[in-house]
Amino acid sequence: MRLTVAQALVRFLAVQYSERDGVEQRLVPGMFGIFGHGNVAGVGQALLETPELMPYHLARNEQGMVHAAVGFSRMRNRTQLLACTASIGPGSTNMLTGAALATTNRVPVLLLPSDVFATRVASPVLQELEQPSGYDVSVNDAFRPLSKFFDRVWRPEQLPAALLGAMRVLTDPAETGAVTIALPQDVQAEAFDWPEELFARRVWHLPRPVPEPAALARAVEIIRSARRPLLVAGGGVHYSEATDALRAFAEATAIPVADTQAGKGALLWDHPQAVGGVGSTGSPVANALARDADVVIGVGTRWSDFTTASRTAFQHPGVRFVNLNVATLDAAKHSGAMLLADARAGLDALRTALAGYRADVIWDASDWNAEVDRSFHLDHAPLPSQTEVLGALNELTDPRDVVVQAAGSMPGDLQMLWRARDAKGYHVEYAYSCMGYEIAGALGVKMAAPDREVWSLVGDGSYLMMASELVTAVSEGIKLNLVIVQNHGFASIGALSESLGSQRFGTRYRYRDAASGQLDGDVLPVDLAANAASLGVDVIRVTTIAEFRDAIATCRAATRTTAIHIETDPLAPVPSPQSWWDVPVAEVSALDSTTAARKTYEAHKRDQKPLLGKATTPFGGTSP
Ligand SMILES: Cc1ncc(C[n+]2csc(CCOP(=O)(O)OP(=O)(O)O)c2C)c(N)n1
Ligand SMILES: [Mg+2]
Repeated sequence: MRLTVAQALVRFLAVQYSERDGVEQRLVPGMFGIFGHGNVAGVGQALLETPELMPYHLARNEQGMVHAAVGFSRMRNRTQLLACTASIGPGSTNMLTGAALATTNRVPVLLLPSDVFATRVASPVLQELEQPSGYDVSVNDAFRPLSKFFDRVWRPEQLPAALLGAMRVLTDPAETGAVTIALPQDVQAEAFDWPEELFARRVWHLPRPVPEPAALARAVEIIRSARRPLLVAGGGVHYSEATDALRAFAEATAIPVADTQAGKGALLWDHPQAVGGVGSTGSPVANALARDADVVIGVGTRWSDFTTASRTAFQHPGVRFVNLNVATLDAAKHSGAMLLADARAGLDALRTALAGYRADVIWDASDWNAEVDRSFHLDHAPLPSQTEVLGALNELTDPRDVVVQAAGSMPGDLQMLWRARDAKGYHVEYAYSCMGYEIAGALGVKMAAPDREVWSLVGDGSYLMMASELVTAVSEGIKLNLVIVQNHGFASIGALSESLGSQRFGTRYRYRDAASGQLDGDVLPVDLAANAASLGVDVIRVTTIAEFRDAIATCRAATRTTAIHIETDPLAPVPSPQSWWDVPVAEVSALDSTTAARKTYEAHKRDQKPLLGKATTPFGGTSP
């Protein structure tokens, strides 16, 4: 079949399917893109010629389109993904942050950056980086360390292998992440005689590996010995659709279940064994259980520093980990007993093998629940608190609505306070915690779940970083709900800075003051509500929580993308998670605030454990 490389690529992608538990779906049901000279006549021409093969969505920022693709695939539990085509040079390098985000989150996206001429007849092409050390280096080599698979199609003959390699990695739950196929501009337009079999329908089975009997026996022995076990549910529980299996496991064993940012909703908040988030922004209930746990069962978690409170969360002298994970990278962490398996298959196997085992752990969440209610109804004045905004959303949105967030002070407040009422209702990207994901990611979430209302909660900092995909949502008629939380700068890093003795330096959005020479002058005349309106979004301005609560219903009922703009007090109180996060403080300083913070820092450092199997050993200390 005589087609160009780009036409062959589109034709191939259109017939790839995923299959899990007998359900087949198109693996790549659409493509985002922004055209330039690198792809307009290559991939762009192919999309024009065969629109029935591949729906095309014009994005506004290449980073944003990768975020949207991540939001989409995460919402579909990695059973489907989107491709992204970008032009040469800046169009492609704009996708680097998205690539890193996808790989960090272990979410599949197919990136198709355009590349310099393979033939080099016209070199240097516009936007070509010329490396004197080697003409085969292009800016796209920067994708290599960020991608789980990278190939560059210098010749048409290489395309089939590149495509099959890409599909293999995208559909491998242990390996998945950003997959990049760089496409030189001239090669995209080059014709070749392809074998018909390249375009045969292919079904990629998403595996559910079962645990090895010996590994299962080891894990069971450790759990049976546990007096105070705790299970930590990560994103893998969602991706493998293991929430029912988790609930059955928890109820059979009476083990309390904490969750991570990606795992929230694995067990719904009102289940008697759900103890909330664990770690730096977790609930004090889960953190107290973590402190004393002798066996910690991690399911589908990558054990980030927020989850382990920078390795201070687990203080039991003999704490042991059992890690149920598809990836050896994560299963091996903290010298854990590795249970390499799909989360659902592994939990089912553990439940059966643990028959008769009942944990005897006691906790009381009533004080904490009252504290959450209090922070949801703080009546903070004159400006409302962010916790009241989140509380109103948690109480007045539908359980199936989805909140999307990524960076700033909201992820912490959300992990601590948000009550998950639906497994997929909470979508906080906290592996890369990338400002700018909130709107773009929400676009992808809504594309994946058009039957749900999607709420992008966006701080003023994140909004200014990247609101571009609002225009994509407007043009596509994809309805988003937006809550713009204006607090004139970084509430998050401001509070962090203060706690580290750095006096909130450089964290406010202010005019430079002539007298002080610092950015601590008046508030800027920035009007994000007007900005959103200028992009075609309907905007509701509110100033009180009562107005905000009313606006939620108006926003939900709207058919067009609608934003609620509210100003909050960045200094309003937030409950304490009774935890810590390791951010090193200057060891020597002329500032009293820094010196005092360093003392506190050193005290916390003493709680930090290497988690090498001898948990009592402090770093640099000796084993008991
Ligand atoms: C792309 C990117 N740059 C920098 C950071 C570091 N950072 C984390 S939160 C934050 C401030 C976020 O401001 P805003 O969105 O207004 O949220 P707020 O802290 O006020 O809640 C910054 C700069 C980041 N997470 N992502
Ligand atoms: Mg802010």
